[in-house]
Amino acid sequence: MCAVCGCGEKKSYLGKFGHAPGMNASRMIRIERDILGRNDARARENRSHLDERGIFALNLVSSPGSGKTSLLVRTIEALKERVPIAVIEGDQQTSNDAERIRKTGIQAIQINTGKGCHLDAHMVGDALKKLDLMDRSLLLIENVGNLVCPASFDLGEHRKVVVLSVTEGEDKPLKYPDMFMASSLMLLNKTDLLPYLEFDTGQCIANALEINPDMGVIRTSAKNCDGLSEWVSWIAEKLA
Ligand SMILES: Nc1nc2c(ncn2[C@@H]2O[C@H](COP(=O)(O)OP(=O)(O)OP(=O)(O)O)[C@@H](O)[C@H]2O)c(=O)[nH]1
Ligand SMILES: [Mg+2]
Repeated sequence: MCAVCGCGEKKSYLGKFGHAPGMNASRMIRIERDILGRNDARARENRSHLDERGIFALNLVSSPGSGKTSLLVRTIEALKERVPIAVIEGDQQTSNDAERIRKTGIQAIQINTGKGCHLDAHMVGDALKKLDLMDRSLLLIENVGNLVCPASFDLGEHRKVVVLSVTEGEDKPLKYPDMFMASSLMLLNKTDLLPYLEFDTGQCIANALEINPDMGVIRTSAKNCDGLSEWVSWIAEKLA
């Protein structure tokens, strides 16, 4: 269970402006600090382990169904001859996404979080021990589809990349600002669907940059591969 928002269990939102019936504010803050503090310590361990081996790690975050796995499959197809790649998949249930990744010939490990709504640094640390990672490789982590909780949990990655699809509405960066604050790059996906939608791309990007002016933005379509070369270049630049 996510102790930051308590989702899936009794209502007990422990976020910055949250409330939990029957629990005073200072106790809530202590619990949240304790959980995040332990997570951050393990995340630092993960990151230094990756750094020692020259492994660059990305954490893909988004709402359910924005196209993370589809984009990962395209990304792997474009990059797998240039750099060794491994994938960690996070979902509450099923191994569907890891199986989709394995079809590309790349090793993938599936983490099922059960009632949990995000990956944490301990889960990723344990997965790192099971993967046969190569030095100077690329590690792609797909977080559980959720635009809230994954923003608070450092996994030891080097960058968070938020995927927002054009079917979700241009106001999402304003409604879920933490995720956009935490991300270095936004992939605005499913652009092939724009002719069929009333979606204001300019307004969406302006909303995202209002929240995080330093964030990069790339428009992508996992269906027709628009923007894929720009996204792959972004990764290659970071790998270099
Ligand atoms: N038209 C269109 N459909 C897309 C695109 N990207 C993904 N899809 C479709 O969107 C649906 C969800 O795609 P996934 O790649 O599974 O999305 P996800 O973010 O990995 O989903 P979860 O892991 O469940 O959160 C599938 O039906 C995809 O075929 C795109 O760029 N254009
Ligand atoms: Mg997926």
